[in-house]
Amino acid sequence: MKVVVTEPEYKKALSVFQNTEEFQCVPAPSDEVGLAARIRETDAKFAVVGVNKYSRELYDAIPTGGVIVRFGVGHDGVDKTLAKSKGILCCNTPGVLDDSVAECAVGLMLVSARHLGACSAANKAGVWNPCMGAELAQKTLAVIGCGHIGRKVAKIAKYGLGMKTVGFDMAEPKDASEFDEFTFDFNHAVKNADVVSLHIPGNPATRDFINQDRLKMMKRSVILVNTARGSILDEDALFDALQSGSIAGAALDVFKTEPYAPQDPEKDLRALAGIVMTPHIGSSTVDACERMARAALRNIALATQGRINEMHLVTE
Ligand code: 8YV
Repeated sequence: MKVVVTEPEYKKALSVFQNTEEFQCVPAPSDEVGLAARIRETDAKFAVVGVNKYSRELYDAIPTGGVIVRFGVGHDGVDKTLAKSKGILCCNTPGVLDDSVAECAVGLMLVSARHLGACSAANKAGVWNPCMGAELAQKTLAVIGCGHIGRKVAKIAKYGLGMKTVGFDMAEPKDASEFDEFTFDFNHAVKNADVVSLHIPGNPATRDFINQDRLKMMKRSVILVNTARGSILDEDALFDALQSGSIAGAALDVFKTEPYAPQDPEKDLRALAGIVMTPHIGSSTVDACERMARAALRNIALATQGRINEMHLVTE
């Protein structure tokens, strides 16, 4: 049975995709037209895809009864309604990447607080500048979105770094034990925070959730970390906040447009000193990617066995 896998994801877990006995995995372009063409050429019923947006051709190319698996957890790039109308199942691979994304978020906090990236770049360029940073122990972390990843970040910050943790979400979290405090009030969550880390999903309701007004609720010394989705942050408002000094720093792993391109050419985040920008690598560890690949293929195997209820289906 053939499974088409978008190239970046195929490369991230080569050993799993190349060594499965159950399936023949075929790498494919990530762009929708190229992906659809590869599905037709190979007569595949199943596709494993990355974070690109898929809105049309993919759903015409996959036959009824086929499966689209997101290699990852966020499924904002997949049109579940369109898939359903064509009899295609959609699923993702939750739970297996939480440690990697949480470690990345905590790493970005430290890189930002201690200017590690800038110091390393300066040192390598021959500039010995022991710059001053901020300690995180005893400081307050606001975790925006208390799902699996947000809670893991809180756990590392609280028990590893000795930070005070405040959780914010729109619904009660499954478990709030990693939080010193939990609140439904965003302003309350961020007003005393030294670091704000974003962990809400990207969907129409959360678009630009972090906007000018919400940035204004934060302290001037705050560091904002986003390892969730670019869509949840108004990048132009962030530019203004950083440039005017109304917030101190930001560390972003995800962007509205990936690879990064500024929304407003006059507000290019790359021009600012107080920002760290990584290329969506939260889950890019050998460990997490191999688990995601295995989980993706397991979802497909379950579909072929009619064990639909055991799949990680995503419907909206
Ligand atoms: C990507 C992610 O799926 O899980 C998510 O939502 O954004 C990432 O893990 C991954 O980088 C795609 O290769």
